[in-house]
Amino acid sequence: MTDRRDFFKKAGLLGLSAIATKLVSNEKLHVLDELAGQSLPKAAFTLPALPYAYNALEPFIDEQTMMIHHTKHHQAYVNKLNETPSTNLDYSVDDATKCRNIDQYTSSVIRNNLGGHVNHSLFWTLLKPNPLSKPNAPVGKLAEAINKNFNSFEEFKKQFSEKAVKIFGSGWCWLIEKDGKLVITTTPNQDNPLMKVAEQRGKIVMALDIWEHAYYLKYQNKRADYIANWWNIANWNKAEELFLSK
Ligand code: MN3
Repeated sequence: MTDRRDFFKKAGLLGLSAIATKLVSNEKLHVLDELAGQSLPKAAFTLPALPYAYNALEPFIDEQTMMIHHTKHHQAYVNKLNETPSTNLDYSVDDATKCRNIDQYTSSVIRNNLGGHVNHSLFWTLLKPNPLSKPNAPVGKLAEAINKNFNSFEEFKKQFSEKAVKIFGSGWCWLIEKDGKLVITTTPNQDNPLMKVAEQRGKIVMALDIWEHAYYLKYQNKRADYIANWWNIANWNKAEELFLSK
């Protein structure tokens, strides 16, 4: 607090107090800290709560996997981001925009952990409980677009599953909208299709985590089984919302 008070004193002398007050009211304390020569914020990123219980995706994804995935893996990306403030990252923009600014010059720590945080935050919302194993398929405008681009949902499923199963090592499989078309694409590690480093860039509509940590406890080396079961819990209402968003 003393440092901050000193800063206000100095800022006041420089006629910056009005700006500083505005920044504080906007909760952009990190900008203030940067101006004061302090480190960037310790808690700029937070772990979002899951929109369902850890066991809610049973029997397709087990409780222990969900708990470790959320509280250990996702939390670790959040922690690392907060421990590694970067002067090259614009903290004032939303996380999707931060991702869009990721290029080959961005430090791998920021790229990997920001990607990890953004991808998982999205992934949780793109899953939904289906304890009775009811039939699950795309809805509304997105269903129409999938039929138009892939001929049928069954054909889309086949192509998406094939791409996902073939990812070498850790990565993600995506459905994106690019130039008005739906495209299936993959990224390595924690990259995503918002980033300039991605092979195919576009608006994210659906996401599937293909890291072993997402399925190994229940499925071991049987990645294809994890993918086949995932179709039961893909949240197509959320996907349509993303598809229709600007
Ligand atoms: Mn993961």
